[in-house]
Parts: sequence; C-alpha cells; structure tokens
Amino acid sequence: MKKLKKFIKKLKVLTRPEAKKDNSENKFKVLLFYPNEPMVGVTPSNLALLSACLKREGYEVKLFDCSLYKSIRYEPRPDGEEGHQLTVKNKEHAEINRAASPLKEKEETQDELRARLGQVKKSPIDDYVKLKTTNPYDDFADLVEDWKPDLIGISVVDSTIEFSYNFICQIRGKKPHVVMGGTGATFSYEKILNRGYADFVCAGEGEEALPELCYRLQNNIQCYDLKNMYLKGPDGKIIKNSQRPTVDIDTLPFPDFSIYDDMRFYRPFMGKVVRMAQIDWDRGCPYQCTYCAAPAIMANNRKEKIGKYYRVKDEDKIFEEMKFLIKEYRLDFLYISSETLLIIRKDKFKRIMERYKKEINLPFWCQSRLDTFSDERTKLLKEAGCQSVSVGLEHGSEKVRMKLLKKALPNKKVYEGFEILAKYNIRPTVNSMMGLPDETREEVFETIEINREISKIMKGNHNLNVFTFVPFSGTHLRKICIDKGYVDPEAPISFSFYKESMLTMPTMTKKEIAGLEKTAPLYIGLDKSYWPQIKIAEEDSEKGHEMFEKLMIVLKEKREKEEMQLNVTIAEDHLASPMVNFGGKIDYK
Ligand code: B12
Ligand code: SF4
Repeated sequence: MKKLKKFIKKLKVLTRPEAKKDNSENKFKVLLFYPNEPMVGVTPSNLALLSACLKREGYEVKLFDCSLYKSIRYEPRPDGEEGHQLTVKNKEHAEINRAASPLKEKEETQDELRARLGQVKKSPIDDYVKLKTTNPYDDFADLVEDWKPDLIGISVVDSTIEFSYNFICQIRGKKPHVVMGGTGATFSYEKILNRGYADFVCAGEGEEALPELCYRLQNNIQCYDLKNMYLKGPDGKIIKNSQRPTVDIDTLPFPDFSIYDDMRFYRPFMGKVVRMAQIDWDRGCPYQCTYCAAPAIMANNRKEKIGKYYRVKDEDKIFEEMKFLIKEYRLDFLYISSETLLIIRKDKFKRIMERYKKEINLPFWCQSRLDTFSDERTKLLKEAGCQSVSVGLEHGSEKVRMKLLKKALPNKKVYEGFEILAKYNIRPTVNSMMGLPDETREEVFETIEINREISKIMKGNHNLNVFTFVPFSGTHLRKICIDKGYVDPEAPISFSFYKESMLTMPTMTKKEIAGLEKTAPLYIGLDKSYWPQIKIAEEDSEKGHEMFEKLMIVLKEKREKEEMQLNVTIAEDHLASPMVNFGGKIDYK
C-alpha cells in the first residue's frame, strides 16, 4: 500500500504538462542567485532543490553565489539608494559595523570577525577556502552578459533584498526577467514589486511555481494567473495569485548541490574544518514565537487552505537522500536543518536515530527547542553522533520570553534542558536577543546572568551568542515595533549580525545596545570583578576599544584553559563516539 502511494505520487509529478515539454532546443536558462555574506552558513537546500526541479524539466541552471567573495563593497546605485552592502570595509566600515568595534581597517569575513570577538573558535578554514578577490558586481554583470540567462531567480531573506538589487542594477543592456523568492520575498512582496526590484515574487514554495514560470516565459504565455506568483498587472496594481497546495516533500528530487562551488562545503566547526551541507528531514514548525516568520507562514497556509506547514519526510526518503548527498558531495559532517528536530514523533524519531547510527554514522549538528531535550531523546541523539545543537534561549527573563516572545519556555525547562545536554556532553550554541521593544538595560542583564548560569552547567562546553534583535517581516514583533513607532516600516531591514539596532525607543539607545552586544561575551565569560572595566569597553571610543582588546585577551586565555579541561572530559565520556575527532578524516576514494 505504501509503495503504491509512493508510485502514484511519482506519477503525478511526471505527468505534469511542463514535464512533457521538450526543452532540448533553445534551452531556457535560469541564473539562480544567492546574495549572501562571505562564507555565512551552509549551502542552503532551497536553491539546490529549485535547481533539481528545473533541471528535471530540462531547463539549464547556473548559480551566482556571493558567499565566496572576500569583500563585497558599497556600490552606488542608480536609484540613489545607499546600496546596503553586507560586508564591511573602508570608510563605511565604521558606519555599518559599529557593534564590531574596535574597528580595524581590514577585510574580515563574518567567521573571522566572530572569532576575533570571541564568539567562536578560530579554525584553519583558510587552508581549504580561497576567497575570491575580484569585484563581485563585475563578475555578476559579466556572467549575465556572457551566459545570457532568460530568468534570474534570487533567494532572499529580508536583509538581503536591497543587497541583491545592487547586483541587478549592475546588469548592462537588456535585463532578463527577475523573480525573487524565499521567506523575505514572500512577506516583503509589496516593496519588491513597487520598487521594481523584481518582476515576480514567488510567495511560499517554489518547486512547482518556478518551473511553471519558466515554461510560461519560454512560451510567451501570460503569468497574471500563475499560482504562487505575485506581480504587477497591466494597470500597475499588484496581482496576488492564490497558492497551490504545499509540495509533497517525499516526491521531491534530491537537492542539486552541484550548483555550488566545491569550496562551499567546507565549514569551520568548533575550531576544525568539516565538509557539510544542509540536510532536510522535515519542513516547517508548529510553534508561535512572535519574533519568527513560521507562525505567519502557518497562518497563510491555513488561510489559503493549502495544507500543513510542518511536515516530516518519509524515513526511507530521508535515508536514500542522505546516502546520495554524502557520497555525491563527500560530506563528513551533516547539518540537519529542522527548525525543531526533536518534535518528530517519538517512535519515528527513535527509528531514525537508530538507523542513522547504523547506516550513516557521521557526526551532525541540528537545532531544537530546549524543552524537547528529554533524557531519552537526547541519549538517542548522542548515540547517533550529534556533536552540537543550536537552541533558542531568546531571553533571560521568563516574563519576556513567555509573554512578549510567546515562547512557552519557563526557566525550569531551560535549566533542565542544559542539565541533560551537559549529561550527554552535547555542545549547545545558545542564541539570545537583546534590544527587544521596550527592553531595559536591567533586562539585558537578566539575559547575561542566565547565560552565566548556563556556562556553569555546561562547564564551558558551549557557544553563547547574544545578538541584536531584528524585526523581520512577517513577524508579530515587527508589527508591535511599527505600531509603537519604534521602526520605520520603509527602512531596509538590516543584516542581523553586528549592525546597529533598527529600533528607536525610549528604554535604550542604539549605541547602548551596540555596546552591550559587543561586550556580552565579556560580561558572560569573565568574573564580575571585571564588570566596571567591561562597562568602559562598551564605549565606542578609543578608550573603550583599547579596554575591549585588553579584556578579550583575558577572555581568550580563560577559554583556552576551559578547552583543555574539556578535552579531558570528552576523552572520559563513555558515550563519546570516535567521531568526536571529526573533520577531514574521511577518505572517499
Ligand atoms: C536553514 C535556514 C538557514 C540556513 C540557510 C539559509 C537560506 N538562505 O536558506 C542558514 C543557517 C545559512 C540561515 C541563515 C540565515 N537565516 Co535562516 N533559516 C533557515 C530555516 C530554518 C529553514 C530554511 C529552509 O531551508 N527551508 C527549506 C527550504 C526548502 O525552504 P525555503 O528556504 O523557504 O525555500 C522555499 C521557498 O521559500 C521558495 N524559495 C526560496 N528561495 C527562492 C528563490 C526563488 C527564485 C523562488 C522562485 C522560490 C524560492 O522555494 C523554496 C522551495 O519551496 C528558515 C526557517 C523557515 N521557516 O524558512 C530560516 C529563515 C529563512 N532564516 C532567517 C534568517 C533571518 C536568517 C539569517 C539572516 C540569520 C542571521 N541572523 O544571520 C541568515 C541569513 C543568511 C542568508 N543570506 O540567507 C529567517 C528569515 C526571515 C525573513 N523574514 O526574511 C527565517 C525564516 C527564520 C525566522 N526566524 O523567521 N538560515
Ligand atoms: S522560533 Fe523556532 S520554535 Fe519558535 S516558531 Fe520559529 S522555528 Fe518554531
């Protein structure tokens, strides 16, 4: 019965009208574009999936990926906008990268910057990845001129919308059609279409919508009724087409990561270098946090009656896909991208973990909510090879967490979660925010205090991040910020790392938030006797920068001692698999 269902699903895909079309002559070319900061994150599966869907239907695909550029500078735009570059260098450096002071007149990738700020361990990534030093804008314009794509498909989050348009502006001669997709595009479609950043916005999922757009453009068929596409009608008004049912994630082709440069698979991880890619076991999340876009996607799916947002893949599909990707891209470490991995049904989760250990046996990193780390599930995770988990603590105050952020996570659950992670020696990356609407300095210190407690529980085996809050589109908190007049709804949404707060509010200034973000690792990591000096280091002045440098040395020395202690703990860990020595160890020849 299960096999029959699978067969029918596959048949449905193969009999779609586009699939029948022979595109062998006069191939329609799609240039996918990933406007990313240098070396940020893993290779995303979304573009890889879209590429696979396009190639399945005979379209030609290439990718322009900004991730491998050493520096992406400010580029003046014909529309007079500032350009909103992501990376920082030269005179804008100080302006844009305030929180990252002390500001050095040198080029830094985000990884390097984070290592310098004491947020992550330095790794020998430079031995594996040689970043390009050519001008990315010229390279992009040259590629468009030489390859002549018919369509450019850009995947954006809010903070990369303006940035991606910088590139579109550089195209010489006739512009191909442009479509933007991704969560950022879905919720910021009005701005994108009204400002002419793209001709189409793909709302929601693109696996079926994008190939259909290509088909229509290739065959000169109008797109005014194309499902999932938002576009300007003949009268200049925006047409919002309804959305098609959410895709059946079990019938999708394997993601085509071949579009990415081979160097993109190398990632720094806990001071080492691994070959990693994004592996999807599920899609979506059923929770309601007010700073996240997931609830809005869920509400949209309900309104559009297009099916559930949260879906888990069939077990066999998960394993077939993983095995293929590991072999094809010589991966030795996986990033399991689930937003909340441990809510997969208990029996299914147990089976997947047991199979993983037997059939895959590679270390991995994943993310889940703190209240999902039961003893039983965490033990399974550990035994399967989980090295690290990313968890959202969000804030130190239970009240702020539960009321403002609508994350039903009491402090008791927070501590229990970390006790269990410590028991199984799984290293957490803990993410918190500061600069929330109406947040006070005292409340920021609640976040600092709870992180100090976590540090004790984890005995230094952790990565504790406190970042400035960004009111992303589609989130309930953005609405609150706009209603209170704290955020200009027209202002471009800044990239979240190391940029000043977007909020203008009475409780804290942007400068104060920037200073606190910069010094949070010091407040968390050093003895309280250093706090008066750290207060000085908060300042954006020469004195402040000097103090910051001095204290960072103290913090690094303390961390080194903790690391040495940690190595002993890992060696003594009875559950630790040989995989704790991951990184560049696997020979696939
Ligand atoms: C995995 C993940 C990452 C990965 C990969 C990033 C990426 N670009 O995909 C990493 C770790 C690198 C990452 C980093 C960041 N992320 Co992230 N990430 C996710 C997560 C958890 C899953 C995304 C995913 O892979 N889903 C599965 C794929 C298949 O779905 P998808 O990406 O939505 O793509 C589908 C459609 O959107 C559409 N589509 C996507 N692109 C395109 C392009 C075209 C042309 C078309 C037609 C369609 C289309 O078709 C795809 C297939 O259906 C989402 C949460 C979520 N609910 O989406 C957050 C999310 C996308 N991330 C978010 C943010 C904010 C970030 C960061 C800015 C975080 C930070 N502080 O640095 C960076 C930005 C990096 C960047 N330049 O993209 C926000 C974006 C919010 C917004 N309104 O824009 C989300 C929604 C989470 C949230 N809290 O709300 N992230
Ligand atoms: S923050 Fe995490 S748990 Fe909350 S809704 Fe978003 S993805 Fe789900």
